[in-house]
Amino acid sequence: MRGSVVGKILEEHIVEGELRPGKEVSIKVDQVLTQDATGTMTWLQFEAIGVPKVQVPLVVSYVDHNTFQADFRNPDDHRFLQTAAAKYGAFFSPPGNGICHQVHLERFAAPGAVLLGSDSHTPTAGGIGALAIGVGGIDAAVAMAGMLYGLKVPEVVRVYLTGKLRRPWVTAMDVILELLRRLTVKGGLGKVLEYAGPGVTTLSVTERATITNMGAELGATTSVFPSDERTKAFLNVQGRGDVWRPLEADPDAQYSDEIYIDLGELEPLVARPHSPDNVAPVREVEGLRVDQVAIGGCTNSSYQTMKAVAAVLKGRKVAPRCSLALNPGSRQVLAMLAREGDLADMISAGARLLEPACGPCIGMMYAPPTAGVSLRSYNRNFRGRCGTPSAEVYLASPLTCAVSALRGVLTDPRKDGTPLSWPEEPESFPVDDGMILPPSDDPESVEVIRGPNIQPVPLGKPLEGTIRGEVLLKLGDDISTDDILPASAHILPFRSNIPEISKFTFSRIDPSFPERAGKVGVGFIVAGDNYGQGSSREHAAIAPMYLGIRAVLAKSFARIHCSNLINWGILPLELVWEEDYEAVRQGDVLELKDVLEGIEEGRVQGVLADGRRLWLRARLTEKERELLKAGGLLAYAKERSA
Ligand code: MIC
Ligand code: SF4
Repeated sequence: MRGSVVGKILEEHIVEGELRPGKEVSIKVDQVLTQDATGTMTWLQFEAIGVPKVQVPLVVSYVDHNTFQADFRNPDDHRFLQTAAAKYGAFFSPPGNGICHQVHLERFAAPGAVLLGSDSHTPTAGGIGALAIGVGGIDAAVAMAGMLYGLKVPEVVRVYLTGKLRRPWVTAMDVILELLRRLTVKGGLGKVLEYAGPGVTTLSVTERATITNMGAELGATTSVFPSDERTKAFLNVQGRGDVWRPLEADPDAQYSDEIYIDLGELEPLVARPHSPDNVAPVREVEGLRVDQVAIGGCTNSSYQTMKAVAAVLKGRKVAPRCSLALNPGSRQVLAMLAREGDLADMISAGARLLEPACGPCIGMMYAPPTAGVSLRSYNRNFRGRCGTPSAEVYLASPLTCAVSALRGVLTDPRKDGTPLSWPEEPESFPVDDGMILPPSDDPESVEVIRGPNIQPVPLGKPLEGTIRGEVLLKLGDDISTDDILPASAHILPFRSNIPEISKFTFSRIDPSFPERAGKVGVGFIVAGDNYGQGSSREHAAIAPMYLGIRAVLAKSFARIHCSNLINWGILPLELVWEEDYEAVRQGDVLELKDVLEGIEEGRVQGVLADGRRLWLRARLTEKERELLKAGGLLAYAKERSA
């Protein structure tokens, strides 16, 4: 990694440890972002640690997920977050100002900075040359409290780009879909993707951000682009030219692997249900009837993209029986579209305009009809995430989405025939931070206001020598955190209330899970590869912990969820042998023996009721072992700050 952009940023931030893949290092954090769906927990945890003010140069608390406000719960959370930000020293971006990743890119992200965010798509800021890492809420909270961030040093893979996208019909979304096609949702585990090559300069910062955003779907720790003249130009039009710095890899930089992409060879691609890596050329799936289309979200909603969409829609109509919704990424993008008349073209075409927030992407609204087909320019299409378990969600570029909305069937956008030129990057933006609230000058006088739905954070239990319990659920590969604890409009309002939200644990897979867990007291989950992929929501660890899950046995784990399990005192154990995975059945009684010694040796012994022994690998750093012994990171951080 020496000489790479990632290596350079890490070298500037490392405080303890050795920069070698697999080793743990402690790094300084420059910026933290939180969003509301994970943020209430994060800020409650920050309070529980007991540090009076954030210890990081910049913290921004966004509200963009739970903006539905069907009752008091969402707005109570917003008020809690706003008052907590004012009191503890963070900026506050209220509902309506935009999606955290897009706003952060526009207004706060900086090349060379280390950014942690309590959301898995934090790597969006990698488009500007930041090392931006998605983490669980408690990791964000302890960083805000001033503790260094412990990172397992990833391998750095160079993605070498040549050629030029065949715009307008082939876009940055097709680049990341191509990578998902090649690498799958597990392909980025333990890696950072660093982009390089002559193709880089052909991409604008927001196009780069589309690619780094959806790099999360590869399971990568993060993705990063160099910071160059285009980065400088973007920061200049945002009125933030002063934070620009050049950041490029040395000619002899070292990488663990290399991937080549000729941008000029790419064609429009689509991810079919129910995984972002189930990718095919659009032309192979063409003609599929589409019930609804959604364009925007944090992946594809920059001004240039939305303007191109408006140009496709101009003077035409969305197909009968098809619906089109637009959720631009930020108020800045929306204002720009309004100012330039693009919004009028969109509305005249019959598009439904949603506020700049996550909206349909997290199943907060605009659910498809029963067994409906939804085409979206978003980043995830896990079963049920859209709010309708029987729906089929396809992911494609905003232009594939726009052209398909006009025809009512999935269409290769190259067939559209509109003479369209890709919009130029604007020379200025309507910069307006008027909605963003700075921290209070008089924090003492600020009262943090909590609604009745905001409940205290539970603590994990210290690890015991022997753990005996029942295997409550046996699952396959690629179980996402959306499977473990779904989002959607009726569950999201309980993000600040663990006792309530825990009742929805695995509700789409097995609604009897919480009750069964309650009966047995101590339980285990068994799963295949890539357990816990997707969202960073630590609720997918806290709720199982609250229900008595003490260990998860899986063939492999996704990065953020694995940290979340450890952070909440749940032991992640790897099933080394396929036969062991096959042997365990739901309902089996399992005993983990000599656990405290076992984790030191990296191997824990599991014994099933019939005497069969399981080989379970405990791949834990020294710090992680300490956390588990303390009952998780909150308990550990409380001890340290006391
Ligand atoms: C997502 O895209 O899944 C979310 C909703 O933004 C999550 C965070 C959450 O569950 O609150 C994420 O990506 O981390
Ligand atoms: Fe919001 Fe969707 Fe982006 Fe998650 S992926 S931050 S839900 S827009």
